[in-house]
Amino acid sequence: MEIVKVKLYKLGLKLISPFITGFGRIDVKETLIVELTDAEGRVGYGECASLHAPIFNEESVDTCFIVIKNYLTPLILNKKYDKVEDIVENFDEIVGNNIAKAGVEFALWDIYSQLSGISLKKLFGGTKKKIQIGANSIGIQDTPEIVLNKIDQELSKGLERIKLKIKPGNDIRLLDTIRARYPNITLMVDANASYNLNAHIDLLKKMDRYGLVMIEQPFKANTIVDHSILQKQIKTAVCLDESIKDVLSTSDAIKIKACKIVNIKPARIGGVVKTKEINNMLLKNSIKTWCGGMLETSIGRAYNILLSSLNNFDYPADISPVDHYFQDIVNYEPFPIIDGQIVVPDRVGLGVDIDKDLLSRYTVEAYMSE
Ligand code: OSB
Ligand code: MG
Repeated sequence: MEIVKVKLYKLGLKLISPFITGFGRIDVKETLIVELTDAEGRVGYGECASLHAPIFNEESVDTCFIVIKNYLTPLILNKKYDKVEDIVENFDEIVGNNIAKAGVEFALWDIYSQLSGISLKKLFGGTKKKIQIGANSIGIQDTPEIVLNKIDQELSKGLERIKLKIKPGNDIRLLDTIRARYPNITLMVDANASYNLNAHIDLLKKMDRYGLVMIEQPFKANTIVDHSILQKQIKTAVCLDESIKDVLSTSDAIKIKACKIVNIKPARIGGVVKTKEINNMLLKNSIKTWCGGMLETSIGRAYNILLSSLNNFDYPADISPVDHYFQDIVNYEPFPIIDGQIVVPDRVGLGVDIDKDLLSRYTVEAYMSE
């Protein structure tokens, strides 16, 4: 396998309504589409599902653009490899920048699947025919009543697991209101690192009252220790998202029992090979996982669906249809949701139709290797 061309498309996609979380507000979801061409003319697609600014992790769409252009492209261009794993191994010489690496790795797998005639599902080791998905993440709203309306909408679509964004000041009253109306729905909260152990321990202990499936990432990414202190004092499962960056942070979290659940975002941890490595480590330690999202287009979502079909991805995934969030879309929903489930594609290549006209309409910046 030999890559002869790298193309990047930076997109700006308007959301239907602003997505507000503990890390800030998104009005326009930026993303970076990676297009690779091999020596025999096969084309593969990947996505760097970063945000417009380094507010979730250290990366942004612009840092992904530069890292791919200046550092990853030279590692893959005009070199012959037998396996994707052999290329991806070289990515380890670049520190961090996982979302950039994942976007390139995804596109390499698309090409390798076409070249080998083996489905991506089989290459990744997926075992499930269908995956369970959760409702859209409900961002922070002005009042608990607006949140109730959004929950009504999600439940009416047959999506049973509700995920609410919370932050200090938008938590206890919100949960009281929701539990008063819906005592039994499957509910979880995601704090996106907006709390801190010293100031909020008593408040977080109160969360045990609400029968939550998990509390996702209460504290900052680089404090696995504080999460461990919290997990020892509450019954509700702590789930780590931002803190799980790689194999080492995962093994740290396991060693000090910082969480009972891990959210694997294939983008955040740097792609398919790392997803499998981390998942195997979790499996050995009886820690369940599920696939999170980064408001991907259906290109990124396709890889998340495939990886959600691995053993141990046992909670519903954040893979609601792209048209729920986006006003601007680059392709029409290729993954129908039936009874809260998506059928895992088992075909050669990514199989998402990229509408080139739509892609160029939303492209705000592009790059093509020489
Ligand atoms: O923390 O899960 C998160 C979106 C962007 C960045 C971080 C997160 C999210 C979401 C959206 O919650 C989940 C989705 O993609 O559907
Ligand atoms: Mg999260």
